[in-house]
Amino acid sequence: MKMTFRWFGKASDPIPLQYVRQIPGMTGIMGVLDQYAAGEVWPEEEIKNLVDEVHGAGLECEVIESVNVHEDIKLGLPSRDEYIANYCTTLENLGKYGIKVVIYNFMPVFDWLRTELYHQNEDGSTCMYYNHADVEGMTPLEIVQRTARDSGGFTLPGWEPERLGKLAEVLDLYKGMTPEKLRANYKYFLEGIIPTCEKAGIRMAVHPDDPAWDMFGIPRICNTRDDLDAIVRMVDSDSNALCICSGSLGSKPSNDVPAIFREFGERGKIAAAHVRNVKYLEGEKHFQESAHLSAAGSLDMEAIMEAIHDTCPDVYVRPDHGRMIWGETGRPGYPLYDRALGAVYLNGLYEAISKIKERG
Ligand code: CS2
Ligand code: MN
Repeated sequence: MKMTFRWFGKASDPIPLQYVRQIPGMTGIMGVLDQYAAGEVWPEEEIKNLVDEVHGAGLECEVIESVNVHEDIKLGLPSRDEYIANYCTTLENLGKYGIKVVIYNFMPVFDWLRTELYHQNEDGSTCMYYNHADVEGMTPLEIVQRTARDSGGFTLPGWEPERLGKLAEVLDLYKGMTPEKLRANYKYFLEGIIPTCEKAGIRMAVHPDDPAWDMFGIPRICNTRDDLDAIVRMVDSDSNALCICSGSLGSKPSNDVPAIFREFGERGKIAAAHVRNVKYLEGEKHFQESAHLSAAGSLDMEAIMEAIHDTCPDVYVRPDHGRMIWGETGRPGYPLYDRALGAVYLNGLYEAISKIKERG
């Protein structure tokens, strides 16, 4: 297992790389160039700068997150071919600088979505929180405005202003979208990019929908075991793989997250993993993000780490979102302290599991 940390780049992340390196067991980052809108080519020079900088801090840079898929591709518009060609150019550029895994998602319009970014916990910490009942009383524009207002000037993945400026127009285009059409558009995208990935030595790792259900009546097609199975079958290639995110799949209590890790790990389909806990609250579609510790939330983190240990021990892992603790401020969901605690906890579980299994 390679423990990594999501890092947004020097210009955009308040956490210095050196601090990331000081986390015990940290081997590298999952990086992003968030200055480029979906559909734009990531230039070689910028990729090189990022990789050099990360190497300069003594860390690896083999995973990139959020090479975002343009909405026209998801919508299946004629302009998709041009955006797929651009995506391929970005992949070729990434491959030249040693990138091995690219994490992306195929969620229409929104990336992850929460109703509160700073939900107050009893112990004085804050966390991200979701209550579907609140969403039902809001328009997409209202939730976007609220998220933008609360994010303290930081851009959150999938919430780039450029994309959201066209919200009304994009939502309109999704009218009549069905899961079948979305799947067909997804397959078309994969068929367009996987040959390039194979040549560039890159594995695509799709991130599941977060939360794991449809939003605003637009279908989502990556939030159950069967959805993941359908995706890996769309194009049969080692480059067509998954990023299993325990907190995203885990937002839906009927998903057996350790079993999903075990199955797709055994099938050789997990290229990356986000490991975090969620806590179910009263009623349905109501949860908060919790500390990583099993006892703090609703997921069995030991069972997840054991599945990773047994089935995909070489995978890139990162602690996913964290709470704000110890007075830290910064990009909601991506603090230093709580994610560092998460990394150390996950490494501790992994060490114990390995040693116990070795002893037999
Ligand atoms: C992730 C996603 O960091 C995160 O919150 O769970 O945003 C993920 O990186 C993207 O969906 C990948 O495109
Ligand atoms: Mn995730």
